[in-house]
Formats: sequence, structure tokens, C-alpha cells
Amino acid sequence: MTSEAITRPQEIEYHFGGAAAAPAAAQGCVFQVHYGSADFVDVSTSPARMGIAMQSDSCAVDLVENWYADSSAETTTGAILDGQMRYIELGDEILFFGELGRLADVEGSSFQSYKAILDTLHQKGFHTLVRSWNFIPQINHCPEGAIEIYQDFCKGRALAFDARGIDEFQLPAATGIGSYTTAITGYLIASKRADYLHVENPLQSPAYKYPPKFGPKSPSFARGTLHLESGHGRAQGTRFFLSGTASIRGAETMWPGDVRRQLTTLMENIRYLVSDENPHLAQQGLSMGLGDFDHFKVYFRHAKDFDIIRKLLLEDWQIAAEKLHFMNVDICRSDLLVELEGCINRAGPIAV
Ligand code: 3EB
Repeated sequence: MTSEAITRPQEIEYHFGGAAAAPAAAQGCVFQVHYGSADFVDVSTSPARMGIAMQSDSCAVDLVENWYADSSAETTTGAILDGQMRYIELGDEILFFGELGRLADVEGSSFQSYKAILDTLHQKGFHTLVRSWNFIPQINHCPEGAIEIYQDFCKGRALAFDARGIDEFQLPAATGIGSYTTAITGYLIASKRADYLHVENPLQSPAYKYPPKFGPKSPSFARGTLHLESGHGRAQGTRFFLSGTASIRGAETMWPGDVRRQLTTLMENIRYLVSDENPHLAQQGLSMGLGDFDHFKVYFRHAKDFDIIRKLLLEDWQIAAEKLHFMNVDICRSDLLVELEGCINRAGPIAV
């Protein structure tokens, strides 16, 4: 291997709307997320780019995430909140990216950002929330006389959903994870289409029903969001966005302090969620497996756990090495040691 090959960033692909079903030549990359050592937003380039600081002192991160769309889709760009949040409109889909909150006033600023995004979605007719990523620095920190940063963020976010009248069944798949960013940042996808289905996991309490001991307002997300494309004259597509998934059964953390057992429990959560043992999937005539995932992002708290987590994913769970992307960050509950998210992208339906 040349040194160039070694240092080249890893890449992953996402597709907006029906883009996965379109021929590759008819697609263009419209947005890039650079997971690495720096925060930035650059809308002067094509594609527009966002950088997210996820690299720890002991674990290098160099991952580029490419978002593709049908190049026939009309593209409109804009900004809200004085440029703090940008958006790219692509036909039936819209993408927001930028600053979601500030550490000086976590609840208030997260409420304002989410409220502005949700108001804009409402005005523009994007009524389906699809997927969001939320990167939260000092996520487990508890300022004097206050609640943890994560719980404060959840409160602001939940109040914005409440204010917009968005009920729990409309909440999208999400990731809410620690980061080395200077502010709370992230990106969010929404659609004008109604052919998305938010999925829960019977093994886990819906996050929006977690009891108050985990925070004054529960986290606002679904365990996964499924896109069942029933195109006219176009190949059908099945896309599944898996939310950040951890070692939680019911609402409780399982196996605090034991990273191996946490990984086993969370992988069983994922396996069950996407299989036809989950009535929500069986109802759709769908059954998927761990092998159907295009990629996984693996968030782990302690650098020392990297080797064992990687080994178990490769050997016990038979996940291909090139599908795994690791980031050494804190996780929303201080007893959680590892969390995975991922995406399934299939040109055709995956029938039972
Ligand atoms: C959990 O199951 C783990 O706050 O948006 C996973 C996915 C988690 C999304 C969020 C949090 C979020 O509760 C944490």
C-alpha cells in the first residue's frame, strides 16, 4: 500500500429521496460532511461542505460522507437564523446544516434553532422529518446547579417539537452524540413525501417515553426511519436509517462497565429492530439483517476499548471491516460505553 492509499479518507454514501434508484451517472453529490479534527461550514464550494470535530487525542478520524441527489432535481439554497443554519432544497427533500445550539444557553439556543428549522419546514411544506444528527460537546458535563448538557439539549429540542405541534409518531431517526465541536452542531433531512415510516423497537422503550430520571424532557427520536419507495416506472428502493443504538433495554442501561456485553446487547437490539421478528417491519412485509447495512458508525467512549469492539464486530457479528467507521467520543448517558448507527440502501424491496 502506498502512503497515499493509507492517508486517503474513508468515504460513505447517502442518497436523498429516490436517488439510490437512479443511475449513478444521473446523480450529483450535493453535500459533504467531513468527520475529522475541525468544525467548518463552507457553502462557497460545490458540493457545500460541513466539518465536524470528532477526532480525539488518541483516535484519528478522517471520514467523508457524500450525499447524492438526482441531478434533475432543482436545487435552491438559503439560510435562517442569520446564517447560523443553512439549507439546500432538492425537489421533495430538504437538508438543514449548521449550529443547533450554544453551551452558554443550551436549552434556550437549542429550542430557538429547532423551532426555526421546524417553522421553515412547515412554511415550505416539508411535513415529514426523516433523519437528524446532533453533535454535542461536553455531553455528560453537569454545570453547577444545572442538569447535564445532553438533558438540557433534549429539553430545548422537545419544547420546539411541542411548540410546532409535532407528535411523537412524527419524530425522525436520530443520533445525539458527544463531539469535540465548539458548539452544538448537526444536520437534518426532511421530505414533502409521506412514504416514510418511523419504526420503534419492542425491546426498547420509545426514547420519547423514557421516565423523568433520564431528564425533564425525553429525547425526541424514533429508533429508525424506513423509506419505502413505490416509484412509477422506476425501480423500487428500500432505505433504512438506523438511529444511534446503545445497550438499553426498556429504558435502562444494561451492563454498565462491561463493554463486551454492551456491544452484544446493542447488536441484538439492531438485529431485532430490522428483522421480521419486529412486528413493525413484518407489517410492511420486510425483513432485513445486519449484512444489509451499507455502513455503521461506531461511537466508543474509551480509547482502550477500540481493539475489542472492532474484533467483536468483525468476528462475532461478521461485519465487513470496510463498513465500520470509528469515533472516540462521549455518549449521552455516562454509563454507556459504545453506540452504533447505520444505513441500509437497497435498489429493490427486501421482502420476507
Ligand atoms: C438512546 O437510545 C441512546 O438524543 O437524538 C440515540 C439516538 C441516543 C439519538 C438523540 C440519543 C439520540 O437513548 C442515545
